[in-house]
Amino acid sequence: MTDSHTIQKEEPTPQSRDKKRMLSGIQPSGDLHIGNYLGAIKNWADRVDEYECYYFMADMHTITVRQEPAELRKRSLNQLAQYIACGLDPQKNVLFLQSHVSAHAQLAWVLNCYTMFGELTRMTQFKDKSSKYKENINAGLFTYPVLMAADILLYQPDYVPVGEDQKQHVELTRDIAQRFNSIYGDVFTVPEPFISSAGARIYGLTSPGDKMSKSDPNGCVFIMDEPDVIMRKFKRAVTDSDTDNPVRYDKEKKPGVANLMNIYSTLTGKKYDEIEKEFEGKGYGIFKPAVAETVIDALAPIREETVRLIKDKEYLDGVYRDGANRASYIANKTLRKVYKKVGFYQG
Ligand code: ATP
Ligand code: LTN
Repeated sequence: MTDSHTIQKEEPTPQSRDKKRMLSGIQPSGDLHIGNYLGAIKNWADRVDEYECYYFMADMHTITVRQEPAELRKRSLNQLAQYIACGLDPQKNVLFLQSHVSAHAQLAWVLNCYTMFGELTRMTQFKDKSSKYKENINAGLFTYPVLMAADILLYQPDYVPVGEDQKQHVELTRDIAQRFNSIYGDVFTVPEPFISSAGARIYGLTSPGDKMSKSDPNGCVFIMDEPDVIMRKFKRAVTDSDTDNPVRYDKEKKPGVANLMNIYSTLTGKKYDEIEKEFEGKGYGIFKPAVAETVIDALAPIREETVRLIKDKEYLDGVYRDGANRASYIANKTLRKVYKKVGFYQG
């Protein structure tokens, strides 16, 4: 889309920025669920006044696992509509698609040469994914964290909001940045991972020991699920057989109930003791549908807005185009500096 020769406005240096900068990405590898929404996107939308924010769809990471091209294309656009419908204002946040900013791939190559084989073999995600997709252990799966380091370091962010599972990748990014800086001077800001609070971790409805994940569709509530589907999923949520005092917050002994209370609390702002009082003497037959209703009400405007936006392809394309331009300004500035430092002739 844009290349490194685009004429650019001067970008403030990290020191002169008014706001701290944040950057994160989500792979367009499936539909968004309430774990993504409550654990990530909702918080991102709330942070916009305090931070300068960059969010992108990591489509280049997604092809480390085989994808159906038409599906990936469709999801990349639908996911943008969902981000915006979840409250991420494209005027206030820079929203873009990774493959639209060529600097990501360009910096990734350079950083490959500053990342050790041994470091990459220690990444737990690589170990997990290479045992899960045995028939396709491609080099991209192995160097996935290097592309992620490039995604991050191009934008000189102060913070990178990620889930616990991605913390190791952000730590590797810090190591790569420090290694590069120790050779060439202060080229990269060394970012901090920004792990959202425990309260935002949503577990699967059918397996409350595991995080809610699209790989278990029955225990996973998707943003675009119809109300009757949401109701059915909550009614089938795993709880326990405590009939004396069922709605009680005890994460160890009653993880299923704690998870439902967490979802209810995050959406209503009610504290756990208030929720316990509200459902005192009432069974799961009352509690589960009440949580479902709250989720249905919260998702209704998001669903409606997503459907409206998906029809407006021209608008979404414009958001991506504008996002890619704004992202490229900053990314290309870092890339030019890196190219110069490593000795690429620039004429
Ligand atoms: P999965 O494939 O397991 O459904 P995902 O690929 O949809 O996960 P990720 O790309 O791993 O999600 O994460 C995107 C963002 O959503 C991350 O910031 C992550 O922390 C957050 N997230 C994902 N699942 C949950 C969850 N169950 N609870 C809270 N936050 C979550
Ligand atoms: N690997 C991440 C997605 C991702 C990302 C990033 C997150 C790709 N590049 C840069 C933060 C910063 C994931 O699977 N959740």
